Amino acid sequence: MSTIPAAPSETGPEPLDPAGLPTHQPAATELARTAARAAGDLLAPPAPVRLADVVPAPDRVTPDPTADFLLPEDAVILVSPPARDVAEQLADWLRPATGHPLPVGDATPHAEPAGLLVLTLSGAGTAHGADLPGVGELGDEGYHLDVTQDEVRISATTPAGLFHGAQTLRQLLPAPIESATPVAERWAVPGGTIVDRPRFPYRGAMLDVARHFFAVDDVLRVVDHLARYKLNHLHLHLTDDQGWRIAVDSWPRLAEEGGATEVGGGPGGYYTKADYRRIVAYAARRHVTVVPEIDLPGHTNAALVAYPELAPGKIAPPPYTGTEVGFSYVDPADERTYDFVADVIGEVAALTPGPWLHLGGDEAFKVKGATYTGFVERAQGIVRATGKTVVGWHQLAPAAHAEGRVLQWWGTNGDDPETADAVRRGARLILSPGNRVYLDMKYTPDTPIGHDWAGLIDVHRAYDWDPATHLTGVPAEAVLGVEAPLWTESVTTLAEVEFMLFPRLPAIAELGWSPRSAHNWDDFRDRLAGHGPRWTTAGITFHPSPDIPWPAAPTHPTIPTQPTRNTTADTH
Ligand code: TNX
Repeated sequence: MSTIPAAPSETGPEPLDPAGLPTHQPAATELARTAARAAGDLLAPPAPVRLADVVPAPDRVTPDPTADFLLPEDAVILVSPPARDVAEQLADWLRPATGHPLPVGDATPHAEPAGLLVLTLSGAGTAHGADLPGVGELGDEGYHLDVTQDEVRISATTPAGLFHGAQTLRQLLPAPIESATPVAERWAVPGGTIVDRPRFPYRGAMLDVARHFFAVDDVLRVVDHLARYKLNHLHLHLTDDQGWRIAVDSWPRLAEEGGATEVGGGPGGYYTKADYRRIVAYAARRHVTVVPEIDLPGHTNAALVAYPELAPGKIAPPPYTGTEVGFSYVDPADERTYDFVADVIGEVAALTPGPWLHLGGDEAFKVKGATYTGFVERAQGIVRATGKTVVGWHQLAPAAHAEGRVLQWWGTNGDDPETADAVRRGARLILSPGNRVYLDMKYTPDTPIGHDWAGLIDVHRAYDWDPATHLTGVPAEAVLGVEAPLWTESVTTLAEVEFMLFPRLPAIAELGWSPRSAHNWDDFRDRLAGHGPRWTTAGITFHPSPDIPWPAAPTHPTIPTQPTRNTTADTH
């Protein structure tokens, strides 16, 4: 793109593009900017963030220290119209701290767009696809980011790719960009090029909203946290012994009665269908897919309280607010149970645009052998009949394969012949090894909340393993990705959720996104360190892990201390 300012129009008003933005910057502003830059270049300090400081580490980074970009007050964002919403979100991230208006306009498809932040969709059928280096390799979620003195240009073949590129740009601006109010700052972006794409297609986190209920706004904030680190799935553990959290019209007491409890005796709660749709839509806008879990046949005490007809013996159990596991189950011998499963799965599938439906299947200690596999096979068939793909904890392994099925490994060793066999029969795997990525594990013995049945998990331990080679007998091609579950027996507030997520979630995000060749603990901890001030500025609670060389010593937010709760019984 030309660096010469457009000639001023002498014959009439500035021409406007279809979005009402001037097609050329006023000449005086352009000239002043060029002059300032020429003078400033001689003295300007380098951008405070280095191009390679991004988390998760990008695939390819080529810094150009002579090409730092300074975001001017009159910057505009131009975007290919189908991805307009990505530009609107980028503007929403950058406006509060910069105080710049950052109007969003269309990048016209057939002309070279002129603008300072340019987001273009490229690829077949668009103007820029063919000539973009590496565009063919970007896939569904990759992006290309070019920072020159004149502009920041992000290109991708999909809005999801542009969104990930925009998150990268956000990280490349100085940490005060996270401020909710204007800050005087030199908004420099380090020069150079990033070509980036994910290693695995499935990168997720799970929030257990059953043990403790979390309001819609809390869940939305967790979605924002995932999106920052290019995680693209939010698994919601919607049902368990202590609470049923999703409205089901055909079985209304599930939520109304089954939702009225939680661990420790609090009031619980549930999502109406409108609430759930709001979460799904909010996540979709951030290119995050919701994976709903209805845990069966165990972990069902709340359902049995609401509908005793589902219980073996047809006797309602008392509501449960403790933290034991493995005692409850729906009656696999009664046909009514399968009506219940079909109705619930049918309604949840209808509410869920994403392809996945998680059946749970863990810790059903009282439904054994052929009874268990028979139940699972019928439930898998019910999911398939809705058109969704079955996901389940790895205990589902002995059941027959169902087309596309995905098992979620949560074991604490790397060797499980049953899971390896299920993979040979066609299953794919999501890796959630309990001793690496269970975010309800304590960081250290004195972490005030959490458990330790799978060990202590500091940031290094969460980071230093490889999803592709973790399980014996499972080839890398069978690994769909990685997910970090947060169980909430001991986690009661949003601040506590964040404390357990940060800084381990970015470590796990890097395992899911970055090429293995970029895996390097020393490098990671240095990159991650720069995120501490961002979280502080954004009001995100985190554990100031001594693993990480945080800059200076800001006053880290700390979670209020509370008595340590009982950990789950040693049933693992
Ligand atoms: C095991 S992991 C569970 C959960 C507990 C968790 C506590 C899995 C599939 N089941 O029911 O909440 O341990 O860490």
